[in-house]
Amino acid sequence: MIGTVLAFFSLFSEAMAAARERTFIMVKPDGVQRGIVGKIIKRFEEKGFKLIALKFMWASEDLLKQHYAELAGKPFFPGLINYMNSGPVVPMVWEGLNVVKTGRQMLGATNPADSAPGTIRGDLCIQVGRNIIHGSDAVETANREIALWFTEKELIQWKPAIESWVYED
Ligand code: IDP
Ligand code: MG
Repeated sequence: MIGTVLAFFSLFSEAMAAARERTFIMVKPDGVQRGIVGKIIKRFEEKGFKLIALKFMWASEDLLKQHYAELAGKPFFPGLINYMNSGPVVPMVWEGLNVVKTGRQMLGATNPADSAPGTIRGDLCIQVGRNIIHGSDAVETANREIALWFTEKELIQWKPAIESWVYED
């Protein structure tokens, strides 16, 4: 009996932990220039994900190099940093059940030519070097990226009024 209760609570807390998963999403300079920031935010809002942090900034080269550190050896790396540093960006943190994986699905493939219609990249852009949006590829990456772009204080704790209409429990 106690075992069953404990198992229930452990399942419950696992579900709660999953519900609190966070991802780092960023509208890139082309998305800002093309005036589709609102459209992108709307997709995440309408899905039911919860906004935790958002800012509008012109990222330094140093920050962008840290953000894309794992791609430093790629031939497109200098072009990527130039592109990302060519104008302001909108970094954000979104929270929800499986938000990292679902967020990637909402973005579509890295190359818009391979992104399914209905995805953000599939619907709104054409080339890999102008693919308008970034999204973390794993929970660990998300945590690293969130800490790189936001301070702990900038991550806002709040309870959306619609929460019980988005989640069963
Ligand atoms: P992701 O953004 O889908 O996670 P990554 O492989 O992590 O894709 O690459 C980061 C970013 O680098 C891409 O979103 C894109 O802007 C750029 N990029 C990736 N591959 C190429 C390429 O072959 N040519 C130009 N830019 C590229
Ligand atoms: Mg990536």
